[in-house]
Amino acid sequence: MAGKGKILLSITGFNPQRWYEMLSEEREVVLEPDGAADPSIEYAVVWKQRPGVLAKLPNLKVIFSIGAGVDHVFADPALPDVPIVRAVADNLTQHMVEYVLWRVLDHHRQGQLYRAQQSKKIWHEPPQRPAEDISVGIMGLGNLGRAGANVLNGIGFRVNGWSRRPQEMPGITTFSGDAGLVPFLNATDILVVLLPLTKATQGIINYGLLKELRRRNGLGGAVLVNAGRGRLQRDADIARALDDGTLKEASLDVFEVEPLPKTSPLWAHPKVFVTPHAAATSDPAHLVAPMLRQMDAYERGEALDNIVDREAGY
Ligand code: NDP
Ligand code: OXD
Repeated sequence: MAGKGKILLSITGFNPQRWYEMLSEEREVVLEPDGAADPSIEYAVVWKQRPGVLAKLPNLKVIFSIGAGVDHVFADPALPDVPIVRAVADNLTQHMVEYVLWRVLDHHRQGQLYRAQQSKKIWHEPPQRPAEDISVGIMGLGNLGRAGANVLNGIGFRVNGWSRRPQEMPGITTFSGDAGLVPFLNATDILVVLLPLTKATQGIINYGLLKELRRRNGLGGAVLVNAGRGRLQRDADIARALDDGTLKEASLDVFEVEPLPKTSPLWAHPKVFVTPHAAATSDPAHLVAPMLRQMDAYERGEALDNIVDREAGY
């Protein structure tokens, strides 16, 4: 460990013990609130770091985000100007693909209806529609969105994708930018949101956007699945859209305020499936080794992978 830059671990909201133990196998780790202004700290590994804590480290070189999303890092108004590396791992992608597949299939195969029928002991078989009649639209064609799009396409759904910059993907109909948004929505029955939270995307999932979704399909209405970030959406607009039929159903993993307040009408809404920001959890067993490898590579003068674009905010 001698000669290797020290790590500050700054985590809010969950127990950092496993991250601490695994990072400590190769480098000295200081668990915040210790380590304030320590000049031997060169790296920070963070989830919702305490605002201002990183700015006090005089020799900080790189910030590693425990999450794929980095809005929690940018929430710090005193963020130092050093590279930010975000979490990318096959295991994280696999979990997100499972979540997306689970929720899309549940809506497609009428899970909500069957659960309601079972609670009343009703034996009734509704018509089955083919996957190829349903268009799933993925907002955000990044690591997670692209993987989800390919798996859904592989089991027969029509898949649309929307991104900031134009992309081409075999088998997927792609749209991009402001000009592509309404055409993308007009061609989408099940909207899956896998966008990062940035200045440009905050509040994008609002009533006006939901109105643009296609609802002339065998599903009996449009469906929303959001596993991106809660502040992409307006919770009240989603409740309104569900109540007036603009949306048929929704699966929500993320919310404007987390944990979802007990007073939220979404908890008990019969058309909503709630999970507690659990679509794809960052696992230190899959993320610590690549972080440590990147620190070693950085010290050899090599380039970092998965660097966040500060201008774009993701
Ligand atoms: P990436 O950075 O790889 O991809 C982001 C995608 O969003 C890109 O396709 C990008 O477009 C697109 N995008 C960004 N801004 C805009 C915009 N203004 N308009 C249109 N498209 C835009 O991210 P990941 O796929 O790795 O992760 C996506 C998000 O998923 C994370 O930011 C995080 O918030 C969330 N997440 C949630 C988890 C959960 O458990 N609920 C777990 C992990 C992640 P372009 O291709 O042009 O750059
Ligand atoms: C992430 C998350 O961004 O867990 O990785 O939400």
